[in-house]
Amino acid sequence: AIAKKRLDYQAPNYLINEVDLVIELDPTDTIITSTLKCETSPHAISSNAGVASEQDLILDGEDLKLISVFLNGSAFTNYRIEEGKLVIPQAELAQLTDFTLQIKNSVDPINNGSLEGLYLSNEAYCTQCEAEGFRKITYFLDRPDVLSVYTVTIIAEKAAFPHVLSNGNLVEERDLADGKKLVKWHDPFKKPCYLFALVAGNFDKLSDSFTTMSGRQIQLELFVDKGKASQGHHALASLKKAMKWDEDVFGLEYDLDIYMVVAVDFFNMGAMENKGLNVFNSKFVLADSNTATDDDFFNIESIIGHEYFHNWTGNRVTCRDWFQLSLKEGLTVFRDQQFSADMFSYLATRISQVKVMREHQFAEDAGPMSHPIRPDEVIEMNNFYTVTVYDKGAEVIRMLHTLLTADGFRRGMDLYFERHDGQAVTCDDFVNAMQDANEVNLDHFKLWYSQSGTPRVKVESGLESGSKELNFTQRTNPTADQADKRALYLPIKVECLERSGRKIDLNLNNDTFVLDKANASVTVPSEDFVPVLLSDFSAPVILDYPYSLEDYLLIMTFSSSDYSKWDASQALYSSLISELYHNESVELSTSVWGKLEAALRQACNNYELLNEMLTIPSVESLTQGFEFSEPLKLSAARSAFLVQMQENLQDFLLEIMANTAQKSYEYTKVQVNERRVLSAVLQLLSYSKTPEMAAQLEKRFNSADNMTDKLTMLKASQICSVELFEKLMLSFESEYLENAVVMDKWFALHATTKSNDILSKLTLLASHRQFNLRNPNKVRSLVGSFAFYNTDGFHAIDGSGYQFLTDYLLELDPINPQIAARLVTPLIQYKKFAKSHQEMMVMQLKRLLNRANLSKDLYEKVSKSLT
Ligand code: B3K
Ligand code: ZN
Repeated sequence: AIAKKRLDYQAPNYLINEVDLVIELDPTDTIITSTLKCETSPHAISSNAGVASEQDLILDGEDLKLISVFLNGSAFTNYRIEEGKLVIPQAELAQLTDFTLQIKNSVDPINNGSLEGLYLSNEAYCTQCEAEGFRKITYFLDRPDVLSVYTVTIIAEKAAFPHVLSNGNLVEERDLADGKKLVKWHDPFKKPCYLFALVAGNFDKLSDSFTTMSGRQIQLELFVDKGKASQGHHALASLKKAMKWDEDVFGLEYDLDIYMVVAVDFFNMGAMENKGLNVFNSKFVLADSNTATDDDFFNIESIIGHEYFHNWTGNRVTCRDWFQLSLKEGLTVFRDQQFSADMFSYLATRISQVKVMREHQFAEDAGPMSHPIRPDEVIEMNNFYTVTVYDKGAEVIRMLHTLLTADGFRRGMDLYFERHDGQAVTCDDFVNAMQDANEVNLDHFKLWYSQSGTPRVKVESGLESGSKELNFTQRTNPTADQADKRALYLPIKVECLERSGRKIDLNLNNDTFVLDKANASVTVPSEDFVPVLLSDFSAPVILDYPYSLEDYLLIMTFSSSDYSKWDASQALYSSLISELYHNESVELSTSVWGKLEAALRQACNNYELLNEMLTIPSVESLTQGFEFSEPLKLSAARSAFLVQMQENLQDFLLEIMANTAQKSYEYTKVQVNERRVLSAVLQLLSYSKTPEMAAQLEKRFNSADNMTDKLTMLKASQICSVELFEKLMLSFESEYLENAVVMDKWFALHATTKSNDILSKLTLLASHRQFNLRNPNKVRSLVGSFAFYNTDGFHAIDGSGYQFLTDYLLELDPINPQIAARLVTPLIQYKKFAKSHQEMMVMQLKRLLNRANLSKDLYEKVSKSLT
């Protein structure tokens, strides 16, 4: 496997202006006839040469059967096939400035378990082309800087496939002989081949329409599995909200006359933004109160928004090459976060994002796959759809938004579209537009695109000639991919509080201090104060300040920012858990609990904040605060903390429990926050493990009228009583056995249970009739939940958890390497853990590496982890 390098980019030698596809669908032998109107690219011609190219035309291809090639209408045989690619020698094209190439080939959709290219599952044909899947459909210049206009004709069996869809507008539909029909689509917008899509199946359809700001009527169509139409309304309503929001906030209007969304059960990720024809994992479309949780409702709105926003940030302006992926992903994640903040809540959206950064992105940066948001080297592109490119990428965009303000950011966006609509561009082009529209210099800021790793900002307060100073020092440790690090341009939100809680005026623009070198300081006109640092997570860094417990409590009570109150609560819990980690038998002082309760009581009029403050950091996020941690010990310390918290705050918690009445379910912000508070409280109280608590949970489970509360009771009973948990899980199973999306939750709960025989349970569950190794949702729910979130099982002292995952990956890799490579993540991050664990994890990684025919996907991650 050979790595591609960002700096080796070369513009294409040939352009493909028009693509005409005729696709005759068949389960094992789909025939594709592709007619390409090609042109020699100006880039391929050296200054004074003629018009023809000086290089061969090399078309990507993978797992294809070539049938025939025609050049300008005549049969053509002087091609070569090299490593799957179709090579048309330069000599054959020497006299041609433009030419038509017609290629006929076949593919085998039913045996395509990779879910990339064209595949058939659950009786529906579906495609996934990003990043490099179009080459699994036909021979092509499979790179995002080749933009073409597509006309797609699909021939399918009429009875089995009432809906036959592709990008753009429907231009023809007619019956053919032998029970077949022909459907033809045309997309007037030039696009890269990764945005091509085809879907054929028998769905239920929901229709609606949206009138754009210029008065155009857009037809909206949502396709779901038969019988599930009633679960599509939330997704459709979310789409209309997203369309309106993008007009209001960015002045961006939808461009085609029709927008289609299809939900499918077999899908490698969340969704895909194909032009005019989004394909979604059904998990992010289907929802009603009986089957979806509050979080599901939230996620659906956010992902529907995300894919819609790609129409401008991704489709109209796309990436020049895949190293620039964050150009569209970081920006679009930022946009979907702003949308969620406006539609639902700023605080909840921001907190969940910060958790992703701290639990997953910091871990990636500290591990063998560390890379900048714009990677420099890639073996398998699918491995770079990462929390770094997406989520850290969005944090980088957010910093621009903070530095330039909302108005300045909008000016930059306007200029970006004015300059680049219809083009395939780079991250630099984006930052340049931001820079030029605001007449600022962002050269230093651009380092965020090329430097990997998590900066640590150390802050100390020192007495300096009468007044006090806050001294800031930044340092980024070397990462697996880069040894030398420089000082970044960091916006740090700062607030200073006197011991009385009064805010001290620091005279900072927008309360933001910009740390743009290794050290700098800010003067604080006070002798004794507590700094509130990195409010809103204003930069993706780890902050280090010697806070005392009293300081945290002061911030939790007096900060002007709810975000900072939450952040202080998390830091407080982490420091107490760390105390227990180092000394198991410690009984935390009762005075801490009294003060904590007082601080929490202040938030009782704000359930949104209260529920966040009652949520204790996960083991995954705690792990990031340690070097060489003992995972089992850390998990035990966390549980010990929760037991003590429950004992000491019981009256307070019971009081809240008594104050929350059951209401009939509605997805409103007020109700969501009430349910979240209740969920946090019940989970804490469950650490009492009393029969009374178990009875309470059972009663609430049986009377719950919605999925959110049911899941809350299951999670709480998982803590409270094994017998109750098993009982409720059985009843849940019999109620939802036929609902695939709901059963994913059930698999995930089983997989995260603390139990000595967890591995035999997992094995049994893998033979459950709803389980299917070829379905990524199932694999993620069962094996993914275990490896990522079952600390005690995965890190079992005898290494059996690591072995279980490895056995599974060996079975999965030949079928679906993309999913296998996602699931290997917890194993390759072994350097975080104590030596004894490291050795067992390395042993399993070596087993993987020794496997013949390991996929490129797994090879890249595993080999990096072992160097
Ligand atoms: N662009 C797709 C992700 C494609 C992943 C390919 N392995 C979904 C999204 O980010 O919107
Ligand atoms: Zn995206």
